[in-house]
Amino acid sequence: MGVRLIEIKAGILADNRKLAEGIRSRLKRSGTFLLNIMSSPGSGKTSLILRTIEALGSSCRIAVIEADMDSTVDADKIAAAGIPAVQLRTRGFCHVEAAMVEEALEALSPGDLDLVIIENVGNLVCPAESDTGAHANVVILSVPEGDDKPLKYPLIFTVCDVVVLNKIDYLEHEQFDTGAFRRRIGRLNPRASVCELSCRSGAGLGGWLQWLEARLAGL
Ligand SMILES: Nc1nc2c(ncn2[C@@H]2O[C@H](COP(=O)(O)OP(=O)(O)OP(=O)(O)O)[C@@H](O)[C@H]2O)c(=O)[nH]1
Ligand SMILES: [Mg+2]
Repeated sequence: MGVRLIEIKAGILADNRKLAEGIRSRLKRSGTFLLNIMSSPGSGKTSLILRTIEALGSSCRIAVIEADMDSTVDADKIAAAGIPAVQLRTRGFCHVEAAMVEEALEALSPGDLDLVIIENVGNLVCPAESDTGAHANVVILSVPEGDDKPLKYPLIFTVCDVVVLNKIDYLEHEQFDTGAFRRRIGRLNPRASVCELSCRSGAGLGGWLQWLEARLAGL
């Protein structure tokens, strides 16, 4: 399956909040759930998306909006899994804005989709500041990044609905305090769920899929 590439121009980045609200309500009416995944580079966004496609792809019509400063590497992986993928090449932009999502959706015919997943640009700062129009926001933190990240990058952990702790297969090699991490999340965002999993081994993926399926059903 081919990947469509969209170049982002500065002129379309206006009135983000209004556009985001418009996307959210329009997609809700058409029964399409929009999920925004944020994390540092390499924490496992693409891996979680591929695992989700593997588990739900036969029962749920999924498409993916990939955002990267450059390259179509991740979108190519999604397309190779047989799922429609749009690559937003954000150039200087370090996050996804609603106007970019709007353009990507035009290329995807969302009326025929149950779930559209945005893989945001990899970093823990800028994506937190911009509403993409998503119905739910996910933050992934991977074990090797350390349990102190909610202390250093609090905003992103306050704007999410679920925190995925990925790469738990590294727990035995790292001094990662899961209890302290959960307490830090709880203080910042008591309503956020926490799912501990490994995209590598598949451990814990059931909890993530349960969370996602409940949200899809509640749209
Ligand atoms: N050990 C281990 N490795 C993992 C796990 N999940 C992902 N990885 C590896 O971590 C690396 C980065 O994973 P990606 O899914 O590409 O991460 P990403 O967040 O999409 O990265 P960017 O798109 O560059 O921001 C890859 O080599 C994955 O195979 C996991 O649970 N355990
Ligand atoms: Mg990726």
